Amino acid sequence: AAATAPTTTEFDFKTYMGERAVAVNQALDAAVPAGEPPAALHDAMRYALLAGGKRVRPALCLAACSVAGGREAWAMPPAAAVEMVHTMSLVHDDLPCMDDDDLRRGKATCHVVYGEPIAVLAGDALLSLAFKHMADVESYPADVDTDKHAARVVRAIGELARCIGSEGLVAGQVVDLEMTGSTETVPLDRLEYIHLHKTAALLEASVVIGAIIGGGSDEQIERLRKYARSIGLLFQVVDDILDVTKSSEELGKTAGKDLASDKTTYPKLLGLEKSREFAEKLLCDAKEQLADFDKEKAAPLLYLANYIAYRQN
Ligand code: GRG
Repeated sequence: AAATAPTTTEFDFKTYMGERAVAVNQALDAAVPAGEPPAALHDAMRYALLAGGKRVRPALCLAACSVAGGREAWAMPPAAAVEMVHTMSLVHDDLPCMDDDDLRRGKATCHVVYGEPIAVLAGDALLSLAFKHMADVESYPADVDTDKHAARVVRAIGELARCIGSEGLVAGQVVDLEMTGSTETVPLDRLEYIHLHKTAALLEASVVIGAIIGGGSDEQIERLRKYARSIGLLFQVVDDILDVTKSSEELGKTAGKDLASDKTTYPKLLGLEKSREFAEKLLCDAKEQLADFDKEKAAPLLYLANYIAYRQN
């Protein structure tokens, strides 16, 4: 993508995201019991969940609900649920048996603070809580047709389960782990498989669930699914480009760390220019899917795509 984002005064994206993050944080805070036994488990869940994070997935879910014709508040339970799933995937990803990371969101990782067994179980409990939270009849909005809403919730739960399971996020993590430590260059189709499953699948679930809860038509839901897949892949391509360009800047050289490291990235397979062109294409594809929606309601999704494309870290 280009180095600078298009400027406009039509939509205040920063304020939009800030307000959504506050609302989502409140929902997450209320969803996990504080001080209830087993204290270590609930503390660990809250520690991981309330540690910050950009809350991109909940914002996508809320925005998709609105663009599909629903009231944004209808999607708050699933928006909180996708963040619970995202957080548990980070907790497990950081474990010594996976990426073995000590820092996450600027803080010590969950297993460093609470120990490995509790970190594994806090992840399990967050995954379970996500589905409980979505299914909870108590959280149904007052202004919906209960039967219609219940059918949408069931469909959304199925969508989330499919996107994160052995055909989705978990599959992406497994194939990624299989590649780790290998000296072989990962072929492009395998790299794309990893990113589409490990990263794009949960972004897809976030958007599609929001659209289902918002009462979108099947055609609208599928268009938004395509939008989400494009921004999911875009997220990783941009990540790879930033890895190279940032480390080049740091080193004051033309070749960055990532071009020399073992990790396969888009710049390594395609070169920097072709990677940038690919990112541009993905951004265009994503925006194309929004063309037939109400312009004002689609603005957050448009800006979220731009944000993913033009972010600097
Ligand atoms: C989901 C059942 C289940 C198990 C998890 C460990 C594992 C299986 C998967 C790992 C998935 C993983 C770590 C994917 C990377 C996702 C990603 C792009 C993280 C960064 O997202 P940001 O930038 O982070 O939105 P913040 O901190 O802002 O939320």
